[in-house]
Amino acid sequence: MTTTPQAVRRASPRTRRKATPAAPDPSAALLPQREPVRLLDPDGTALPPREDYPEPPVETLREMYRRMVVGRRFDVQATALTKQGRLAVYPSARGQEACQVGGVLALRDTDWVFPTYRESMALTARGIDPVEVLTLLRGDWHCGYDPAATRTAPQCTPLATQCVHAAGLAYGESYQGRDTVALAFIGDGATSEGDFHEGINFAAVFKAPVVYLVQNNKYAISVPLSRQTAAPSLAYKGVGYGVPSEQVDGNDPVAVLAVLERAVAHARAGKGPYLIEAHTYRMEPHTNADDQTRYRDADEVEAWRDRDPIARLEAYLRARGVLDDAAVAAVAEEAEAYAAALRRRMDERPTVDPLSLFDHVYAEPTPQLVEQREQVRAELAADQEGDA
Ligand SMILES: Cc1ncc(C[n+]2csc(CCOP(=O)(O)OP(=O)(O)O)c2C)c(N)n1
Ligand SMILES: [Mg+2]
Repeated sequence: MTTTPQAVRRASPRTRRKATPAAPDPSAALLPQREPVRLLDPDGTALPPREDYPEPPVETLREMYRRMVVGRRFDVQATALTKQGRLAVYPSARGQEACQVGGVLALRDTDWVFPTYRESMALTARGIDPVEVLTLLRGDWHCGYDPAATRTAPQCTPLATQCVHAAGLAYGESYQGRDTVALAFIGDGATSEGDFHEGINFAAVFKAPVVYLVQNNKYAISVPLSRQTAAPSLAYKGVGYGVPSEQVDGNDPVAVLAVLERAVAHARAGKGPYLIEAHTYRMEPHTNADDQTRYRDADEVEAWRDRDPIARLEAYLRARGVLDDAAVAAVAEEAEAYAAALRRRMDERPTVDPLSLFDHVYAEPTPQLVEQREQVRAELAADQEGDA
């Protein structure tokens, strides 16, 4: 006999099953808030304080301001160096200062950073020598700084590969009983790469302490976000892997730091990875070699000038009475001196041994590498003989 809807409706209350209370939605704790977290209005006015994201101490915010101003000056200088032929290429991070500086400020010196080509400003904000940071982009060597000493991996040009490296390192550190956190920077476009998914999945399964910080600057070279993903927010990509996530206004320095601090604390406490999507904007072309007029309007770029992260933090700190004209001038002067020293040092020609190209490829060179090295050595020797 089949049960008709009428039969169900006619069943006596005694025979009806009690409705079991709905199980809690396991995804609820993983999903980002609907609106990006914001603690300052675009003009720097403070929004009501939030219990979930307490404001970082004012001293930290002043330090953030300082590093953002110096970082921007470095960025402008690096772009100028490409025009003088001192640098092969430079991907500017102008407009993304809150993410670049907030990311490194949220970490301890013992934590690790896994940057992309766009994070030169984050690395200088971490205290790495700017000439060493620019070594790769100058075309001299794969990486100018010592990754082990600086706890900063080489800048990755292959998209998203750093996501897997970060997961592996973080897992190794926690396996050895250390509470190191790894921060992996990644772009919006690179979240379509397999390595992003593999990295975050591994980190989730093995509870590796990694924070993935997606700087959604709206473009992957000329590809706009609308052609990159149909996801409502890039932060939603965490839920499928069981990773808690959050979205933040990436041009609000106070919110960026507050969200990062919470994510880093989560990872450090052994609760596994965390995914953050920071909504920001790349103000400059993809690199100095890119023609942005081919794919975006000047009006769009102009509209983002009103959301400048440095002006926003400066207005807020001034309104709180913890930053005055003298302090602003002192930081500007420091930034100028930083840029002048960089210009001077980049004028010096480095000595690069072409044979060093073969070092560090493998711990033990393969027979092919040995052969290639010998070939280059012989060609260089022949050149020298020809010159003599
Ligand atoms: C595996 C791989 N595929 C393609 C490229 C070429 N490429 C370099 S940058 C880039 C765009 C990346 O955009 P996004 O991840 O949004 O980072 P952004 O440059 O905006 O910081 C592409 C496609 C690459 N470097 N690596
Ligand atoms: Mg991008």
